[in-house]
Amino acid sequence: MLTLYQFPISHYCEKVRWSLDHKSLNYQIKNLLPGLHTLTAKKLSQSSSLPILVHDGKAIQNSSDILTYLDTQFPQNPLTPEDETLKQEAADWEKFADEQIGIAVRVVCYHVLLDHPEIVIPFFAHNGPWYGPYLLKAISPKLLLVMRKGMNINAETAETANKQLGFALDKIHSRLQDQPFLVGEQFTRADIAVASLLAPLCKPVKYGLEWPKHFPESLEAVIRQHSEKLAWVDRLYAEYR
Ligand SMILES: N[C@@H](CCC(=O)N[C@@H](CS)C(=O)NCC(=O)O)C(=O)O
Repeated sequence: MLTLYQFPISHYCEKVRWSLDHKSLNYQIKNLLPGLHTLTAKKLSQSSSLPILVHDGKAIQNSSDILTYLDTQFPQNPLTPEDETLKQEAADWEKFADEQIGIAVRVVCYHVLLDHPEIVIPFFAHNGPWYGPYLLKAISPKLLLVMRKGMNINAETAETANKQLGFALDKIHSRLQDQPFLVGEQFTRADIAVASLLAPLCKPVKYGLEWPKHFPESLEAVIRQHSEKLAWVDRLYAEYR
């Protein structure tokens, strides 16, 4: 039995969902509410960070460790290249995605969206406990401020994050000039990691959220700025998700 404890909005959780689906595994999803999630997460593992995958009573935290675990336990449709050099390249891209893309995308998106409870509260409460929308609505003024502070999100950090995102997209774009995948000649965990962590900027249907047609204009402007280099993410979602 596989159970994924997650936030539906989290792009790190999407990386794991995509990997589980790529392997055609059956799994149960437990959506947690931000804030309250710490109670469940800390019972399962050492820190409050999601995703956490529980397999037959064993909890694995951190998306990269979960992908490695999945390949060990369920070798079908491998995520990790067999060749040692390519394996290392995939690990390097995944680390780059975790450090240079995941956090930057979160800062850029939340800088705008945390001022829009009508957009983020439905994301947070999506397919969660019945009381989620009521509770989150009631506590949203405080919750959204605490999130902003906790993740150090403000106009300055959002601008820096957007620049960092630009550099990261340049690096990905130049890598993909003469090859369709980031590593070797096959779709690997490097592609899943990079595409999932960029996905909130592309609003793919298969992410599983009901995206608004348009985000507030300031976030749409960021997306337009990078749209040419994000086209690869749409293609991967269309062909591999
Ligand atoms: N490196 C971690 C990052 C996960 C992460 O940043 N999770 C965020 C949601 S996107 C989270 O759980 N934040 C709440 C917390 O840490 O309590 C991974 O790859 O799993």
